[in-house]
Amino acid sequence: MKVLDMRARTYTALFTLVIVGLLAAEISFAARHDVDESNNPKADQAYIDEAAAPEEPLTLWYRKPATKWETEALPIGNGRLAAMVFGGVNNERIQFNEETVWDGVPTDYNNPEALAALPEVRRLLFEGKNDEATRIAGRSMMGNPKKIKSYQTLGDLFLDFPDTDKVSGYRRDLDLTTAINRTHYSVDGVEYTREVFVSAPDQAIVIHLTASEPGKINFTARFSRDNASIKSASDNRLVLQGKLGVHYEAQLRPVVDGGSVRSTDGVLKVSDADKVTLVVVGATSYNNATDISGDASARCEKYLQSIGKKSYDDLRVTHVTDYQNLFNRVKLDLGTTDAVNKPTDERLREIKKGKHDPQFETLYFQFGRYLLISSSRPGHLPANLQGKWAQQYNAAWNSDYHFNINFQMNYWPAQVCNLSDCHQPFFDYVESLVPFGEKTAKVHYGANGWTLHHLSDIFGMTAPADGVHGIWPMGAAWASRDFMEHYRFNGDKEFLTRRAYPMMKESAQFLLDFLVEAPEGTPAAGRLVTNPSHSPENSFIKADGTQSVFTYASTMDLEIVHDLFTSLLEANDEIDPTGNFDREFRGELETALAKLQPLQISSKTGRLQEWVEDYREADPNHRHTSHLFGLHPGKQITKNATPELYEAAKKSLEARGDGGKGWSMAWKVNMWARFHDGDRAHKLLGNLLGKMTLTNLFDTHPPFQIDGNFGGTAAIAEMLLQSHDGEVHLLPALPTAWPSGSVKGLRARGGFEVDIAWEDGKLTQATIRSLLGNPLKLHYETTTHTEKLDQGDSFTWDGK
Ligand code: FUC
Repeated sequence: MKVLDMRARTYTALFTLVIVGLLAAEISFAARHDVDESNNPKADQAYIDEAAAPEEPLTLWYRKPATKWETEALPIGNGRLAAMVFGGVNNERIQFNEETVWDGVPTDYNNPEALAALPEVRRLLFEGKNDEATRIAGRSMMGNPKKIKSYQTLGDLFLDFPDTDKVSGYRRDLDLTTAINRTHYSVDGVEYTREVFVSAPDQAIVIHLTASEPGKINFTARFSRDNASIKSASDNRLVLQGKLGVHYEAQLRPVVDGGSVRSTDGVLKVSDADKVTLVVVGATSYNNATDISGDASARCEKYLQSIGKKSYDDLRVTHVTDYQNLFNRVKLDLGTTDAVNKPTDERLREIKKGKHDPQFETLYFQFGRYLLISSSRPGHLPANLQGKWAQQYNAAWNSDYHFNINFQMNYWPAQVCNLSDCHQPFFDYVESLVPFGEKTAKVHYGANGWTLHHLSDIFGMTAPADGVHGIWPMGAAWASRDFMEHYRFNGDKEFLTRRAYPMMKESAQFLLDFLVEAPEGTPAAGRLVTNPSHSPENSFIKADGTQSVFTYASTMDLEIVHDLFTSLLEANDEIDPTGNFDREFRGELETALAKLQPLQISSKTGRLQEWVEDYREADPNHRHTSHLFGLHPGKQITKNATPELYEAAKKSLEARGDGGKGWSMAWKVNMWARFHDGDRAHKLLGNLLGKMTLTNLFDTHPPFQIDGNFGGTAAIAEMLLQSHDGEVHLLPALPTAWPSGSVKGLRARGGFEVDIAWEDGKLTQATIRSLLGNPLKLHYETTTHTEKLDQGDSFTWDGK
């Protein structure tokens, strides 16, 4: 008996090891090094001289060319096209993307075996037989296929100039106020300037080369990409074409003043020119998730035709006007030191050593806004794990859309940082997934409504992907919360009734069917819980010493359900305050909420429990802080409404420590801001900048992952203004490191635009403009003030 027992235990332990090992391998899937960077520009030390700082302080700038894509090249983009510019002198590399260059084809990922396995998996999880449940679920409940393919580069453009080592005054920069990248240097007394931007109105990457003397511009240009055909075409064009599932194409058209130009066999040669403009367009055959039969060539042709003979100056003015219309809405000043005159890489090195550089924090904040404007524009796809910037064929985590934190984090700054327009792609994309998610809900769970698991692509993946940690059908519900947030900030009733309410309702319909009553003998007996469930992507240790990620009723699930159902009730009230709208469904939500398993505080640690049973965490510093969803981005846990949970959540966050991957650090800054602890938030912001930020200010996981940039920008806003708790809270988490400063143009829920100025750590003046005419409740320190404002009115307050 004893021997058998031991053997069983050994098997269980071995099995657990294998599962955890597989899961770890799955989760830590990092970039495959399939990119040849040997042609990148070299950074000759001779360039490093005293090029002056740019006049505009909101500029990233460097005294040598980028040599590495991930850490040094500078990103530009228009929401559909993106490019990374190196700023080389002898050779320039401009890597570029188009948002629909994805490997793969429209696919039905659903697994018809899943539903039959569900009752058994549920029973096993309720009985604490997690390993067995994991095994069956891994075998029968995963999507088919369970892996998606990767977002890819569209190609590279290389410009080769006459070799020289006599370079002086070199500077490359990215001006965040114009979204123009510029490389400037002199050779033999001739000054060369290269400007690159990606225009949204003209849908093109525009490269402009000038010299201070006529006839001095000489270079060859060529496209490069694996498995593509590259050739020359009429008008001295270069054409790059290829096929994954989608057909993709890029075209370059030169406009050359003076000298000569010739394109042969896919190489463009420009000799002795005065100035040159290169227009690069790109497109694929992707129409939507089920149709990839478009004509990539015709699309490129159309873009070039509509640009026609527009001059460079025209293109530039149109681009800057369009960009500034979004960018100029928010101004931030956290103070400035002499550091502002130093190159960005030098400043970052100082920050890593602990130096305080408040203008750098402003730069980082505005860089996040810049990235959102450059990677997410109405009418196009939303920003993925790398925004739209990826040089690989097999990017880390496919550079996909991860719904268990990353994708949503990308959009945290959208509303508060006055970029509501840039939120639109999120809504369109999520809506486009609904028909697929309806099928997954039926096939995998026999449920109504729609569901979405932890990741998706552009071909309608809504089934569980990767490993069992992918069996997390909460993605749709979480994504739906952005729809309600859009309404809270903008008060758009049309959006509420036509888009937000239906989206949230479908997500809730799924959950109402998915929730089950926990059986007798479990800590949640008689309560509604999710099953299967897990707390992304953390594992726990059970009393018998075995480890698992798979359980029922993880805290995050319960918080997401609560958030969605209460948001629906709020939306219902907004649509009809008499309670007569969609009455029956309203009743269903109320009944379910009353029966939902409540959140729990551990009697052992005083922390908010992460799971329904008070398991020990396998990794107490795990990067995900999923169980604190109710604190942020949710609003179930607040100081006023749930003080005990609020304190317990603080203990949980404390226990997680101050480390983490880029996005995880950014999330923690947001959460410390919600705890109104400005200094702690600022300390973690310092970690984000000092430890998780690359020379080009990209956030790193590693490798580069853009969520931390967006989460960091949102966090800085969250330190200055909060509005999730029924009031506009000014300077809720102002750190001592920002004694004086001002911010203009942040947005608050209820439809307000807010300017705040402070000195010596105290509010001096706030101006609140009402966009909707809603009543205003202001909060500063211990003072509150209510004011009735009509639409268009503003109110000025000193917090007293
Ligand atoms: C989640 C995270 C990882 C990574 C990946 C893209 O799975 O746990 O850290 O950010 O998404």
